[in-house]
Amino acid sequence: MKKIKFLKERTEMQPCAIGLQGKCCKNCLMGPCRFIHPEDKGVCGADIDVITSKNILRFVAGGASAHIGHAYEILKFFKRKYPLGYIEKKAPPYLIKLWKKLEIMPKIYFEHFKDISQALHMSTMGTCADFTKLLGWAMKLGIEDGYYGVYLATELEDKEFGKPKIQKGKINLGVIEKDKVNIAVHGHVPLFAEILASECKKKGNSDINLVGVCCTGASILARHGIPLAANFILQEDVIATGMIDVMVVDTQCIMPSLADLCECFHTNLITTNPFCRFPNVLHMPLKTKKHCVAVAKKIIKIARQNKKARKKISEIKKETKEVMIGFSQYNLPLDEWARKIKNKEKRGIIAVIGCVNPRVSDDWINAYKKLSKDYIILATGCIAFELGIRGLLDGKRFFHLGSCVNNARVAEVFRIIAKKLGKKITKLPFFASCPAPITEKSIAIGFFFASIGIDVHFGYPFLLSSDSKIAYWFENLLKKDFESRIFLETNPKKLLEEIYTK
Ligand code: SF4
Ligand code: MSK
Repeated sequence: MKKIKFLKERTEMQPCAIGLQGKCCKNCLMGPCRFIHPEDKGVCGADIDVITSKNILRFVAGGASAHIGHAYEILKFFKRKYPLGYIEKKAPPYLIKLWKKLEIMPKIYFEHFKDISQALHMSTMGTCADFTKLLGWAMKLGIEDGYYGVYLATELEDKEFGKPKIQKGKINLGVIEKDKVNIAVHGHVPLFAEILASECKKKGNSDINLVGVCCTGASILARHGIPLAANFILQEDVIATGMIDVMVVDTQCIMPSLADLCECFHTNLITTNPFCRFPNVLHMPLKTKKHCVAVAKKIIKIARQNKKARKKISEIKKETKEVMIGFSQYNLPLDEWARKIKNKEKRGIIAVIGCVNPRVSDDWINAYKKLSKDYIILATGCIAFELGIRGLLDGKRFFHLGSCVNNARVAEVFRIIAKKLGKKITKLPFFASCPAPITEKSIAIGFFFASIGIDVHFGYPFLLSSDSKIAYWFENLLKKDFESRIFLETNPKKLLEEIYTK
């Protein structure tokens, strides 16, 4: 049996202290250049602000490419065309006016792909040396991440697979059932997961237990109440139960370690996306809907067969938790919330978003618990799972709005309430908190929220050192144009003070 190190052991490898603050540049082969003192320059002459902003821009470009790629996959599958003038239709007119004034209004059909490529061009060695322009471009990509990524993906999924309904759901590893054939779906683009879910519901398949992992899982949990076994950090544990007969993955946040792990168990790993591939892993690329149904039937057959090969089964110590799910701008009491905010019965709304970084040890959950007495808490992504396993997703103070791309629902809640109150989004006590980001996508979403006027908190350093002009730009210059700020606060107590004194 292969000896593999689990996530917890792998995090023992310390992160590079220079890279953590964004103070390393490897954009050309005269480097990598490390910046230790404020006055240090790279071999090309770039200063700390230039290289930090380049790193941030490339990070946001990576995140935007994933969200925009997500929406593109769905468009392609259903042979739909990009909607023209999409941002103009979705964003409030005063924001369109602002973005046009700042020359960051994404314009034409397909321009968002060019803009991601432009980010790489701007940040390649010897192109842009003005950090304000580099960060300005990151804001433009934030807008595109928001509308051509999370908004479009959510809207298309709602159209094709139905809007979520408020219902009870189950989460945690305990949803994996020993006596059933367990199939896990994992990733972000729930195309195949949706088809497999309908197939599993059919007569004759009551022996199949379909469970979700990560955002594909959060998406089918929100829409159909299919149990969510794990978030990102528990994905290896799902396999390690020894009870998963097949795991089907689509794209994003799929740990490369899964293939090694599956070799230690009887689990069959199956990839379905043309560019999310693993060596020696069964690949079943999606073509048409009809073809997907055939693949789904085949996978059920493989899983049934494979169950017979189960070896050691681990006792699951993580109990199943019941959560309220399926909230969206269509079914939340937005009139009531608007009234409560106006009358100061509620201090505001906080969106708790993003990943659960295993390097973040501070107790953020307690901070949100305290805040939930005065604020309405909306939650998405992997952090929503953490709230759920602590019994907080009750649909009273904490509301589960789905996967990471479903942050579009959060933005819609903000937009609709602001409209009801006749105010700009930024004039209301709305706030986004991403305590433990992992992916480029979390940062891109932060830029999106900042672009619509929301203050954004990150609880883990993301290429951002407090001693650079970049931090000043995020705290102050962003305020001037967007009336928002992006800031770093790694201490939950200080964040509470910050929010309550606002
Ligand atoms: Fe160093 Fe400049 Fe090359 Fe970056 S682009 S690695 S700072 S020489
Ligand atoms: S899955 S992006 S680790 S939230 Fe969306 Fe979780 Fe972050 Fe991936």
